[in-house]
Amino acid sequence: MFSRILVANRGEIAVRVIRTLKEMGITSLAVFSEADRDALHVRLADEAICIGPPAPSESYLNMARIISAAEVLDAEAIHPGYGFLAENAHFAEVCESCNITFIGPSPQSIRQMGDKVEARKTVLQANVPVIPGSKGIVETPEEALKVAHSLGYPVIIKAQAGGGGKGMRIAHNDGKLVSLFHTAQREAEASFGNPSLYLEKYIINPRHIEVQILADTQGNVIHLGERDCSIQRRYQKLIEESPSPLVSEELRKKIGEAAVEIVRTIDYHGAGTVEFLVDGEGNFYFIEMNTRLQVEHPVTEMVTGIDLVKEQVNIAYGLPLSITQEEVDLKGWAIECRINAEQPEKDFLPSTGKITFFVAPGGPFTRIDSHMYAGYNVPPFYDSLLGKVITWGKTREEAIGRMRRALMEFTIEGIFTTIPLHIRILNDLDFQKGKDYSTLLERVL
Ligand code: MV4
Repeated sequence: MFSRILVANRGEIAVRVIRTLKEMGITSLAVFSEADRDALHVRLADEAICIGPPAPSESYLNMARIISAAEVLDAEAIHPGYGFLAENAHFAEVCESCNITFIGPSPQSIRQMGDKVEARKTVLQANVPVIPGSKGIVETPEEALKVAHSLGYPVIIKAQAGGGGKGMRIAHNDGKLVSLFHTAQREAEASFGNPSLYLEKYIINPRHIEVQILADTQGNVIHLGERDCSIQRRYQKLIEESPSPLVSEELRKKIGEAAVEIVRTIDYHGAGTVEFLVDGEGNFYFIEMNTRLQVEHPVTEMVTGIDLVKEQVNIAYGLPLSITQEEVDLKGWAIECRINAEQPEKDFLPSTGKITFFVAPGGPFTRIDSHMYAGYNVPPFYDSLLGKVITWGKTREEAIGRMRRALMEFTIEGIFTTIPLHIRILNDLDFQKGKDYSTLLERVL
């Protein structure tokens, strides 16, 4: 097994990965920016090295500095976490050429699924339903009009290099489509350095259902059931759960097998997530695949008992998966609430500064993945995610009740967080029914 692994990330995910490395007896190596000297991931790691100024481009996104750190610290492998360099095919290549194992899929897989237009074509070839849309890239507003007329309005404009909502626009008529096409093009160019767009039929009030998969380098592929991530605001997920209250045993088998088929088609290895939209009639359509560990992975860990980071490390070392599909046993229900340093009342304005008082919840079946501590100074340079509360129950009701208890116990003073908003969502009757979230956020905001 590897003896030294570098974690090329910060915050709660760096803490999460270091915890598994410790459990596996692997020396954990941290990198940090000048703004993160006092960060928890630095304290928890066995060794740590400063890689530059606070700006991500000069630290956590800087390949040369991260590779240098890995060489100085004698790392055999790099775990990228999520965000930053996790889905950067070039970084995975640079690691390979430096004889450092990238803990993730091959550069080709990252590239193939990072190109959302190519991903649609690949999935169509695997005979999995894809949302009706343009054949490929839509070059001009005129071409967009033709595609929209054949699909029928509303349509959604998406970026070829997209994901996460950037460059996405919904159009309800010709006039709007033409003006939004230009806006989306500019946003895609600014966000990804690639202005290319494609079109899809806009599905009204869908559920966001994603399937966790694991694939080793011996050709074993399994799925670990689904996560329902339908509670989102501006494409940011707020709450996730597993299983989905809307997925029947029959649908679970179908989308699980579809996800496995996609992964086999592209010769994928590592952990990954296949995202689907499910409409009111239970039809499912592929939207995209994420080639990394996701923020919401703990809900899958809680219902399967599988440590996804441990599986990632084993796969990267060339070991087979620790379980077969038949051995995957989904037990009970898990819910995750994302705790962000934001003020929902002020349009989710990021909140920074010192945490003056801090008490994390504990108790039965309650997991906290976070880098917070009393006295921690929340820096303004990075994502506002401070951590996650994950609760498990035999039933959905039990998991929700436990989450309400845990959130009410959570005491964070000195900054604003999304905890009060989560309590209002959990108290909402539509959330408790798990059925129709179309007006939920308007009510609680
Ligand atoms: C869509 C959609 C409706 N129609 N695509 C894309 C990224 C993902 N995070 C959400 N995305 C959506 N893509 C088509 N063709 C609606 C969403 C969407 C959404 C879907 C389910 C539940 C909540 C959502 C919140 C925002 C956007």
